[in-house]
Amino acid sequence: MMPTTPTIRDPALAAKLYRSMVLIREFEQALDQLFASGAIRGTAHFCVGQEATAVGVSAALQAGDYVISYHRGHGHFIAQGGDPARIMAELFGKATGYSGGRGGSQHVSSFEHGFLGSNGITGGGIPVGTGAALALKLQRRNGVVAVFFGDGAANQGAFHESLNLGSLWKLPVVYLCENNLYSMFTHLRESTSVGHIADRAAAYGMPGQIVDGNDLVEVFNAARQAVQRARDGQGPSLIECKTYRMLGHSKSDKRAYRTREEEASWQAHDPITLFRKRMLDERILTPESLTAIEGEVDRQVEQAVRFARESPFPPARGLEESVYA
Ligand SMILES: Cc1ncc(C[n+]2csc(CCOP(=O)(O)OP(=O)(O)O)c2C)c(N)n1
Ligand SMILES: [Mg+2]
Repeated sequence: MMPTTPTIRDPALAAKLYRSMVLIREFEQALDQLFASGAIRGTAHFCVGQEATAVGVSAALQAGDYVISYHRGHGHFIAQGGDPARIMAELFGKATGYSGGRGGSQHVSSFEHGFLGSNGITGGGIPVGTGAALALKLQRRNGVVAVFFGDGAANQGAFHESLNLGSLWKLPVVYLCENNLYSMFTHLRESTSVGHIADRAAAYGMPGQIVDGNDLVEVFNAARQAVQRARDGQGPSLIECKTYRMLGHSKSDKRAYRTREEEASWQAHDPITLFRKRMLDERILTPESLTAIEGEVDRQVEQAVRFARESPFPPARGLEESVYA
């Protein structure tokens, strides 16, 4: 593991990152309630507990870089600056959503935010993100692509093919595995030949690194180094972020395949609590400023839900628009 030096000393940056994590958490919790009450139909995958990976990586990127996500993607989009009201509207199937209400949770993107999209195909975003990195290289733009995926996706052929070509062609890409221990209801030890996904980096001639995915500062430091390496033309890295999804796989999951004790042990390592404590201990943020942020985010999420509820559905006559066959 790389040495971790606490580099987030700037109060404005710390406040921004804290706000972003709390916004993701509250957005997801509101969404969970909305599904439970029947206000939203269909399904979604929540990233409660995984906020630090999204926010830490986005903080290491700059304008002109891209993020590509997977089915657990709301946090990645919000961390890139996506408007929670329009993401919420998309989940409500409303015309004001990023995909006009036709995409939902797993089909949402915004190029202006450098967000290339969520993706319902496990591992499907990995070759797409690698291709985007190839485009950046061929166009001689200075950008980097951050490709997020889960531990389960690291067993898909697309993962292996992408890392091979990404490394061979020295593409400006950072592969970020959010290892939350489970793919759906299956524990990693029952599905995966290695204990650490980062060990697979060696097979493709790139650096592999394990970080505490619940430690925003650690994620940020590792991502910054890997992004710089990619931008300098030295090729990809694989970062494995050890984390945990605190809610079920998707909305109807009763979590029978894991123990409440295991959940409690991860709750004691909550990324938001950890960062909050660190910023207070290091006197970078005050309790008042943190509480103020929490209040502002409450109101922002309430407004997002109101906006989504009050927005119109897309008209039926547009049903065949944006359909490719
Ligand atoms: C190609 C493909 N196979 C199977 C599925 C069904 N599926 C949806 S999510 C998921 C688990 C993915 O696990 P992981 O990559 O660890 O992500 P996590 O859900 O843990 O965030 C599976 C198997 C799918 N969507 N696509
Ligand atoms: Mg997983």
